[in-house]
Amino acid sequence: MKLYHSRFTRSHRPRWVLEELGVPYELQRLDLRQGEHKSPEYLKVHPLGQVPALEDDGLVLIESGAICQYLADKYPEAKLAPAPGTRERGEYFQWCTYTLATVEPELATAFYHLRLLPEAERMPAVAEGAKQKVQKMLRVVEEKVGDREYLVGNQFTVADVLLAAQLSWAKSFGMVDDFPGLQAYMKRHMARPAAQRAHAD
Ligand SMILES: N[C@@H](CCC(=O)N[C@@H](CS)C(=O)NCC(=O)O)C(=O)O
Repeated sequence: MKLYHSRFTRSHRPRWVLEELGVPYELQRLDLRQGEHKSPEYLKVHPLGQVPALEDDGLVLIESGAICQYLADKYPEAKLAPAPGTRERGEYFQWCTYTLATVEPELATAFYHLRLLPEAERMPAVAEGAKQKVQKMLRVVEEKVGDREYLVGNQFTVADVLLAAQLSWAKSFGMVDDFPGLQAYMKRHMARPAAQRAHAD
């Protein structure tokens, strides 16, 4: 398998899962500052020129969440996803989707208008509106996590990878300050050896 990766991006999520699985993979690094993700060759892999992308024996997958879920299902013995048909599987789908489809767009909007855009293009009202929504959404997760070890059932799953990785991004621009439970949850999971390896370089 080959993972297209760049530091400080969503490609750390599937890299973390690959490290949890302990399976061999090739890391193809792309330098976003040099525009390597917009090269004609890479656009054949990911038509939007984004990371991550995964190649697996002729299959090409994009979308960090889908890649993580695919990997968990490909290696069921690692138990990174609850078994199909179980109640836990339903909760697992719910929290993966909540993280990626509900929280992430608002988080990305806040990030753009607080950090990424040139200052002249940032709109404080848009940043504030997105921040309010993120806070409301994260409060729901904080109540669910409480002092539990894992988001779903009694096992570490890809839902934890997606949430912990997202929280670590959110924390970098002050969006988790009001949630001590989520901060503790994130720190615990980011300290896992596989997470450390995935974020090492
Ligand atoms: N929903 C996609 C988002 C991918 C994405 O936006 N990746 C960013 C890095 S985190 C990227 O490649 N940005 C460069 C660009 O869009 O040109 C996923 O989760 O994989």
